[in-house]
Amino acid sequence: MSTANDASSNASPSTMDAQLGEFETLEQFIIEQEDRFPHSTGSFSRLLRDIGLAAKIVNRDMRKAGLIDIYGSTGETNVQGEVQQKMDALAHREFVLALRRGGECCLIGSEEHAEAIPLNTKVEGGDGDYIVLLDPLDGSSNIDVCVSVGTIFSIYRLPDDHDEEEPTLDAALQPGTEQVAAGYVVYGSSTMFVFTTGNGVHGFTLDPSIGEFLLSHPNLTTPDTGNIFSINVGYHHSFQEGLRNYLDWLQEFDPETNRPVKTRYIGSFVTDFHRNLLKGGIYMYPATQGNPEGKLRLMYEANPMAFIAEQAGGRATDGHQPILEKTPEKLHQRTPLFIGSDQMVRRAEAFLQGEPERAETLKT
Ligand code: AHM
Ligand code: MG
Repeated sequence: MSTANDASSNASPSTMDAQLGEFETLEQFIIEQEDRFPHSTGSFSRLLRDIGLAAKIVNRDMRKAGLIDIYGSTGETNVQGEVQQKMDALAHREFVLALRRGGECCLIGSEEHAEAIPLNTKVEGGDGDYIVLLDPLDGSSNIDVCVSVGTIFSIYRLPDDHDEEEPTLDAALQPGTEQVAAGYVVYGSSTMFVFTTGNGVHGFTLDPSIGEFLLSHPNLTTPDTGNIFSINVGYHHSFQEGLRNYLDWLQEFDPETNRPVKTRYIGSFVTDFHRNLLKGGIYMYPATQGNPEGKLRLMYEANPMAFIAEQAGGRATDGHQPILEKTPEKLHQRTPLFIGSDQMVRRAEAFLQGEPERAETLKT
């Protein structure tokens, strides 16, 4: 199987375009995976195809945002009281349209909509057994300044005991351990689609010339430690003591333990997470004065990224409990989040729990 690395080793202007057959497309990959399950109906493949299609449309619009009057805010605030950007609204609409048209999803929960959205796919003759929770455009305050943003999604099955024709929010309130798939799209210097179904993490790069996501990063794993930490230090005064001690530890000068650790914070979770996943690092959004329960949302930001992190060999916690084990109570529930390389997250936990000595044996 070819990978991005194989391709770049002999790249010349004439070979820089992906050749047909050289890379597997996202659709081919998904169908191949589904074929391994004897009773699969193709429904899940079609669902991921629909998400991929919406991502391509969002990507297309974003690439020319400054030209088609979709910069700036809509003048509305979303359910979290945050200013809604035009691109937030547009991305939400594209994902809902694609999922409605595709017929495989029966319920959507979106950051940009107060209530869960039932799609009545059963009534309209679709299969509609999947629930999709998503942040259509994460980090959207960065759009107007051409900084990378992303989409995050989490997929569950409608529980057996639930009314198939009128699914309601409680069907979606399942712990992260029940996710059947999760992924994100990062709209960066290139556009990547990264996802897991619990069988490793796989990354696909969009080739805009043919409009296909091509498998460029099969079986992604994350280093078990790294030299990047990502947090908004502007809130330092309101961090709890254990976290302040951890940040001090990261910044001490001690070359033997690879310190100081570098800081990188884009303010776009998908992008910060993606970089740390590939290079090794930790992303943190703790409780702050302004956001006493943390800022990021459990159901469509923390859970999907925690699933991906764990599948890649990393770790995700709220400081005291694994993210995937948290019991959700509402769609837009927030949580503190510490996510990334296993050893770095374990060290953060030790400091947060007031037992930094527990971290002494961890890798730096
Ligand atoms: P959003 O989903 O409304 O875009 O908010 C989430 C974003 C994350 O992408 C980012 O890491 C964080 O909010 C930045 O928040 P802050 O500006 O408080 O550091
Ligand atoms: Mg977000």
